[in-house]
Amino acid sequence: MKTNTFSPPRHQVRQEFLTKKLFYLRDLKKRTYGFLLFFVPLVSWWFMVSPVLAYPDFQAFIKKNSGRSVDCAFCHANSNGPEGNGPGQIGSLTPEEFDRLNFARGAFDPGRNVNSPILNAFGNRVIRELGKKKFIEIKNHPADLAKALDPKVDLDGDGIPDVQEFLDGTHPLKNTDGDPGRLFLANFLKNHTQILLLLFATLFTLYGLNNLLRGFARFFEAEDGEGGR
Ligand SMILES: [Ca+2]
Repeated sequence: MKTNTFSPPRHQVRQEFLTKKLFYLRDLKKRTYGFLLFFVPLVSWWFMVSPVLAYPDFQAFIKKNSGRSVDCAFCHANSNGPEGNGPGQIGSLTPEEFDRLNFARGAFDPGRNVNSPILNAFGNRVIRELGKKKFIEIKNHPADLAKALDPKVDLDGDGIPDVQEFLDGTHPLKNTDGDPGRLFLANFLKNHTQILLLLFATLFTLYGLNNLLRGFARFFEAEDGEGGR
């Protein structure tokens, strides 16, 4: 039996093919836009909050090494970290401060003149000296921070280098916060000339006073002797 099959005209087949192709392309375009609308804000958010989440390793190391707990103010401008609307936090930054923040975030190599508004002088020093790339590498081995920084730099001038304060868990920007023994030694070495002069002056004063008292004693003994005759 002969079957009656209908074949659409060739130009109609081609038209349907092009219509389907156009439909898929539009669908692909929509999906791409949807993906970008989701992905771009997600990545932006991650970059915004990453400094908050990124570096608790150093605080954990300081506590383990020194037995002292430190807050975010060890490296940051605000003791509660960079997230928030307080002074030195991201929510309160001016456009000029945002520029400095973004510059610091992109300072992957050492030697860049970083001055991030969310970091304190020590935090900025670390990024300037190491660069962001090495700093991120080191965070998995926090003890190496003390080896990576210049051992002579002492930002608060208390005689204890920053790297030693990092190991001791004392603040590198507070000259009254330091290991008492090291502070005493540092202050003694810094002021040893004045201390020695004061010591000699005190000894000479005591020696002179002692001689003066002896002189008075002899004088009164002599007076008594003459009065007794
Ligand atoms: Ca110091």
